[in-house]
Amino acid sequence: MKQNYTKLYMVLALLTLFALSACGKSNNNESNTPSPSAPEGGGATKEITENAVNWSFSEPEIKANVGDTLKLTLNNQTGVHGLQIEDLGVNLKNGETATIKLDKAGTYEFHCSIQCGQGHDNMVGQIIVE
Ligand SMILES: [Cu+2]
Repeated sequence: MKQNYTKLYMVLALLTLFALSACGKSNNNESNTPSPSAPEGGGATKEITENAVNWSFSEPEIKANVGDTLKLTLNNQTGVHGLQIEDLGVNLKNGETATIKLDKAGTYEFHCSIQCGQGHDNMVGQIIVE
């Protein structure tokens, strides 16, 4: 009878250990998984479509904060235009999207990269990162 109780206690102790280690494991896994709601890099993502016509861009001035990500799309409505941001190494053709991480403050000029006619030189704009 005494031996049976001893066995029972041992089984209970083992079960408790299993339960504790199982809890510990699942807690560790949770703490290693990044929270899905945490923003990446702390910045916002801006999606902007530049609609280009003869001879202007629809958004000649884009404002953003340092750390933001800009998804910039070129959409030609009339004429054939490109969108080049030399300082950021971006050169978009019609329909293309660039994903640009804005990690430095400054003013980045952009302009049409295709000789599109008499108003070509007017097709300029800027991205202001503060
Ligand atoms: Cu042009």
